Amino acid sequence: MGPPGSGKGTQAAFIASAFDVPAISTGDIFRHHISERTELGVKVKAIVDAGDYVPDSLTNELVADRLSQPDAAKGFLLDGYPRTLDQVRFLDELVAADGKLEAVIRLTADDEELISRLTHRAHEQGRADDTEQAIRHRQNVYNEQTAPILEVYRERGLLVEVDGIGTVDEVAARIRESLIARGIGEAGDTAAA
Ligand code: B4P
Repeated sequence: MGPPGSGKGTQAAFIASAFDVPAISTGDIFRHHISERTELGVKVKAIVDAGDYVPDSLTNELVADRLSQPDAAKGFLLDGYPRTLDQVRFLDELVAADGKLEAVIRLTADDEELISRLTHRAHEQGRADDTEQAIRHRQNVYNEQTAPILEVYRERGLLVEVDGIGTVDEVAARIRESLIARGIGEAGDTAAA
């Protein structure tokens, strides 16, 4: 978890490879549907471009479907999900059947650093939701709807807070150390990720 630009997608790739689990990014899944112009993509394009959240019912269904695929049976990393209280409740029901969440990683970074990263990405990738107006809107949506759910996971003792400022490798090393300190093993270790 973390505000837009905190490095979720970037770090998800590292964690998934180190712990040998699939990284499941709801944002990537939506962008894929949008670029392929699927029925779902057409439905969510305007929402995602504006920086609003896709309705919980659509997002939850998509995650349930993805987690039911065989590669997620041994473990998974969710990137950008859950983002609302409704999604937290839905995920609780989904994982209660065969295990539990082991950790919730929160990446922190200040607003100006985030805007600078995302405007830089806008130049490189031209994402429709990386305009300054959409970025500020996404930050507000995050603060209103997602920041409160951090408390839920803090109370459960699952929250791992990691400083997201620094090079990509420095942040990746911090995450790795924090997870190992919690007994979550890397691929090849005896403990399961
Ligand atoms: P996401 O794809 O999750 O978009 P994001 O918050 O911008 O994170 P992202 O992973 O792309 O960026 P990152 O921080 O890694 O969501 C997009 C949209 O999809 C949402 O606005 C919403 O509409 C919809 N959506 C997704 N999930 C949803 C849900 N659960 N419910 C409802 N709607 C949902 O990186 C940003 C940039 O920073 C990159 O360019 C990267 O290269 C750079 N960067 C990363 N780490 C850096 C570092 N250490 N130093 C310098 N730059 C760095």
